[in-house]
Amino acid sequence: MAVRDYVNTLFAIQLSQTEHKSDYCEYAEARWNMWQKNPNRRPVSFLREGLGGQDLMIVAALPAYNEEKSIAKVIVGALRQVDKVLVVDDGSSDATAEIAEKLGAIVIKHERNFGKGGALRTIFNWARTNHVDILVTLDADGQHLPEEIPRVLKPVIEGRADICIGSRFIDQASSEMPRHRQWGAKAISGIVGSLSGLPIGDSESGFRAYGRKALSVLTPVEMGMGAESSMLLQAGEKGLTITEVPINVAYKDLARHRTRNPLYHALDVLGSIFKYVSIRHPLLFYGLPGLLALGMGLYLGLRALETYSLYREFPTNIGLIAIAASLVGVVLLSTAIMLFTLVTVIRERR
Ligand SMILES: Nc1nc2c(ncn2[C@@H]2O[C@H](COP(=O)(O)OP(=O)(O)OP(=O)(O)O)[C@@H](O)[C@H]2O)c(=O)[nH]1
Ligand SMILES: [Mg+2]
Repeated sequence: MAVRDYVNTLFAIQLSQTEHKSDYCEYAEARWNMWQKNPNRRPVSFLREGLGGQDLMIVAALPAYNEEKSIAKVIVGALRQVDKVLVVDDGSSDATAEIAEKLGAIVIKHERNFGKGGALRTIFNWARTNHVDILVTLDADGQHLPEEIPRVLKPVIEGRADICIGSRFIDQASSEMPRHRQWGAKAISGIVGSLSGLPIGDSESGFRAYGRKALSVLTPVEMGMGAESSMLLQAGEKGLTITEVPINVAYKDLARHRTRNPLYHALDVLGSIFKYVSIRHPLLFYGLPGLLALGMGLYLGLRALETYSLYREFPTNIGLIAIAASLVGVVLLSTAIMLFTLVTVIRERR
């Protein structure tokens, strides 16, 4: 069922509980037609008229980098499901933006390549300024199936979650994802799940729906491929609710397949996670190892002095290790204190 039908059904149920019962189908259809004729007017206004009900402006957004071979099919498929499709062309050197424009998508072009996270940031800013109610993001390389958009949107439309992730790891019977990628993504998801305290099985999936609350409190800060994970860490911090639904992901027979090194991809994501958590908990991340290093340095220094006083011979190796460990300890401790102070000041100013 396309999203518009789904929303209309919800709307119909709502309406059937009111005195306008017999009019609901007609009204839903009329409302949809009015919206199509007046695309600049938010659909919410049509529904609110006289009903006090809720209508939703749903937008699908695609971060895209050199996806001319695959993007057309994704846009056409997504336009069947949602109100508008937004494409953020991240400095592509091919015809990605041109194709998207011709197909009726809203296109924002970055002058240069900022990375997937940079595109997500533009998408979130656009969604906020344009009063989007629900945003669904999906990859432009054809790996996600637009016909599964309603499935990903459903929990958010029904208000059961602030974010719904299309997970590649529930019901994996038809998964085409290579084994080594599955292991990597599952390991990262385990880390993100335990750090955020949220029930996350696939933190790397770009196929997600974000409700109004998520759109207003989340800001993609990471520029690279770690943006999705770090947004889930933010979601945990802000107390958002998350759910997952199974999706299919295509790897075979894609128009193009990226040759991005999976190890580089994983390191990019892990680096973002580390950065995010270390800034939030500087005393734990820098202070604790700093204390340990300083303690080790002092201990070895004392042992070296003891040896010298007993045998009148200084153990140069131990002495050097003691100095190095103490220096590392001092640097880490100062970093911890500086970051802690900065983070506290920034939090207080918010
Ligand atoms: N805006 C932007 N999008 C990007 C960039 N790199 C990748 N993307 C988009 O992000 C989506 C996913 O990128 P992929 O490289 O396929 O990453 P992936 O799906 O996690 O990894 P694979 O398993 O190798 O397919 C696609 O829609 C890409 O066009 C980038 O530098 N900027
Ligand atoms: Mg991909």
